[in-house]
Amino acid sequence: DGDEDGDTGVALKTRPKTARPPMYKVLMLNDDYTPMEFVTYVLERIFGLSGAQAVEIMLTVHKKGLAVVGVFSHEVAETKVAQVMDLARRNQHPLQCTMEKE
Ligand code: TYC
Repeated sequence: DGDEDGDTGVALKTRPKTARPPMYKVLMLNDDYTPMEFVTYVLERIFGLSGAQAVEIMLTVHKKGLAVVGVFSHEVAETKVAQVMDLARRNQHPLQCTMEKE
């Protein structure tokens, strides 16, 4: 009586696992030739950063060699990397931008 299923009576609420799509870090890489002003402009233009945020990340890349600019879905990350690479190429700067699964 009362426990015909033989369980211990402790109800644990579980949520069904929902598959979340993987997210991607977009990384900016340092080089010796791209002007700081250009990198700052790209970070503002492509990633919507404020001037202060853009300078901060640009300087981190300059000092450490690379920095994560943001984390995005695969499609958005791919688009931003392509936009950065296109801007760099059109302005003949060797600036490199890549993405990496989080
Ligand atoms: N190191 C470059 C310079 O001294 C500046 C720079 C910063 C280049 C960030 C690329 O992603 C970069 N002009």
